[in-house]
Amino acid sequence: MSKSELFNSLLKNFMDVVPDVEAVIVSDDEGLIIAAKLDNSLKEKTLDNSLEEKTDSISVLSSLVNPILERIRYEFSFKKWGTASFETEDSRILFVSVKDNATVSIILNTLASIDKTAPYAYFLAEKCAQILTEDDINRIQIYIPNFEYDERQEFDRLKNQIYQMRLARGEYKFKFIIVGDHAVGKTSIVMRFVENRFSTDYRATIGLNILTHNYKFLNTAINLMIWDIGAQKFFRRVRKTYYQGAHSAFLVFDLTNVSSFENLENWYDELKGFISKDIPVVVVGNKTDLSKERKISYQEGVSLANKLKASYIETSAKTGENVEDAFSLISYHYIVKSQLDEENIVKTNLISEINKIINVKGKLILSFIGLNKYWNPALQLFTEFRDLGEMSIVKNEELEKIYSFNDKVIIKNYINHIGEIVDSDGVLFIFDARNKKSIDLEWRNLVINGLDKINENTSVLIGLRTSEDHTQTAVWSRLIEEFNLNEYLEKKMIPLLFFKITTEYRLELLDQFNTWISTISSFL
Ligand code: G3D
Ligand code: MG
Repeated sequence: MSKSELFNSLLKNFMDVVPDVEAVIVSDDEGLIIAAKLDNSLKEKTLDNSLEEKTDSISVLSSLVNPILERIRYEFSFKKWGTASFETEDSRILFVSVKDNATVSIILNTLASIDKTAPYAYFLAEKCAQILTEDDINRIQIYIPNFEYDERQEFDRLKNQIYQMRLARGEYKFKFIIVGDHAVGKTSIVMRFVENRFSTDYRATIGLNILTHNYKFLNTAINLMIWDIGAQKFFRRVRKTYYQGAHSAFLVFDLTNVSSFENLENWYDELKGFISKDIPVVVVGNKTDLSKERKISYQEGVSLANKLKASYIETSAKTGENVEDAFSLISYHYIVKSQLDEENIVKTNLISEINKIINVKGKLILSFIGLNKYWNPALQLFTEFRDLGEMSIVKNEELEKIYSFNDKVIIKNYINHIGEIVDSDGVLFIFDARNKKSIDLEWRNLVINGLDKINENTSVLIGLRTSEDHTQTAVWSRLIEEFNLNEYLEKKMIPLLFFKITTEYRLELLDQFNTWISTISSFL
């Protein structure tokens, strides 16, 4: 197979597995198309099915995608392994960077769920990267695994909202257990993954086998501690201790062995009984190489996995098929879950502070002021705080947006001007200082204008977006000095704080929100 044939099959597999995809485009930095595929229904829509027509609709799509992509690259410092989504009138577009200089753009219909599509998109991007960088293309598997669909993670995404999540955040280390009936191939899967070999010299695992393995997925270093547990009844009593502290699990069955499949729910129950936390689980149907002896269909595997709220993948420890993907799949779930957990801790604190304020004052009003129409961090973060209750849009104009959560929390967003902020408990300014050697006069004027309008004790934050480049520290302190707000702060008692926003802005903003809200509640 050539690289372009690989791309073709990969994109086809992707579109077979993921619903609501209208087109997929893999393009380089210059916007040139490396590979592309249109959904059949879209092709049928065009009158003529000629090659010319097809090429044409792809170039129409890429002219839709490219300008947005260009903006996202800039606004979001969208680089390695970033994702972003964007909504237009008639489609949703999900972008995932493949490497520094290539991007996958997935065009979905407006009914599609970004959250449901994103995991597949990561896998697609990972595979695209492999095709682009791997010399031995025969090693690349172009299968796209089946993910669970977890409704709990579904948020209502708002029109024109852009969000970004970076998977790559340092290193992940986790304990992972592999369970299932005797002889389904657990040890073989582990050995294939860790040592890339398959041994026919079979010895039943006695008790327990612990291995560690380091590898990379989506540019993220992952350290797996694998616990391979013997299935013998004899060990049942001690298994509980092996389960303890596990962060994720494989439930393995043998595709040629019906009872190993039927037993999987018992294994699941045992797992749930021993581990109090909700951990990511992947159901693995092993021995795909024995296709003639197969007793369990792919669909049956998927159904069981869905019932257990798990992902499903089929492997062969013998040929190595999908073995690495199975580990990538569990790592993916683990990374996403631990990021959500991390954010949830911060969010829980934040919500309890917010509620404290509401209990005293009845209302919390926050204003966001910036210059960028497309970057709306206020909306982005607050729409995730579903604990704040029902959100309604009070005003939705290009340069002024107001959102209300049960009339208790009011979020105002002003672009390039100071609106009605006299009633605000907190005001947050955001400026884009990337590649700047000094501040724009405009910024200072906006801030001074704002300070002029607000009451004393209103908590003010000024966030400056900076480049990732760490040599910029000197520049950063100079930028702050240039605001030169002292004379204004002497006149009015205003708690004011500058902070830096780099590419990790979701967590950074959350952290700053905490400071902001705590300052407000300290004035109660
Ligand atoms: P376990 O750790 O789950 O108990 P093992 O299972 O890994 O020890 O494997 C049990 C048997 O299944 C071994 O065969 C092993 O070679 C075989 N096996 C494991 N994975 C595969 C696979 O993907 N395809 C095929 N065809 N066989 C597999 P023996 O013959 O030694 O019992
Ligand atoms: Mg074993």
